[in-house]
Amino acid sequence: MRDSVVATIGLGANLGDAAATVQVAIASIGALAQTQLLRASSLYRSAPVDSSGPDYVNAVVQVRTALSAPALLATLQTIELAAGRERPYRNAPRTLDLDLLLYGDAHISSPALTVPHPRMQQRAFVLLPLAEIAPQLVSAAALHAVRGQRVQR
Ligand code: A4P
Ligand code: MG
Repeated sequence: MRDSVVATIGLGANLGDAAATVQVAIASIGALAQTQLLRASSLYRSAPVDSSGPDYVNAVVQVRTALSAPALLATLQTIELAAGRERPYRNAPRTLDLDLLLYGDAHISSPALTVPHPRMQQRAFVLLPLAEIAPQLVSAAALHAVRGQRVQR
């Protein structure tokens, strides 16, 4: 793929059949135009962080994509909507949340998109699955800092 970038995407769901939703979302990401699924982590179960409701199912995937970062975010939002995502309030329980964690080594700061994702380093539910598929991107210190959060493969 010409002019392509490796992007890292975090998936989370805690309503309905969350594991099935995450698996369908991974397949949908793999089917995106100009995008190839490189790696997908296992599914992890995690306690809600700054959120409520049942445990989350989380995963992280990496893709190689020729989409721009805003175009990739827009397509991820269409996958969220297809999964029945509603946004009653920030950090509400959700059928599916797709976060663009990393886009190559780009630093992006626009009203609609911040990359790297500003909260990823504080979250075991991101760092553990990320360490499974891209250990070079996660430091031992970062994992140590989130050791108190309940996450289970
Ligand atoms: N936005 C800006 N940057 C990004 C980015 N890098 N990726 C904007 C995705 N979106 C980004 O997101 C609100 C707006 O953020 C979007 O319109 C987009 O333009 P949202 O998904 O509608 O709202 P949200 O999910 O409630 O907020 P946000 O900021 O995504 O929340 P977080 O920080 O992702 O936290 N606990 C567990 N155990 N597992 C989880 O998965 N997830 C959250 C959500 C909280 N607690 C959790 C989990
Ligand atoms: Mg989100």
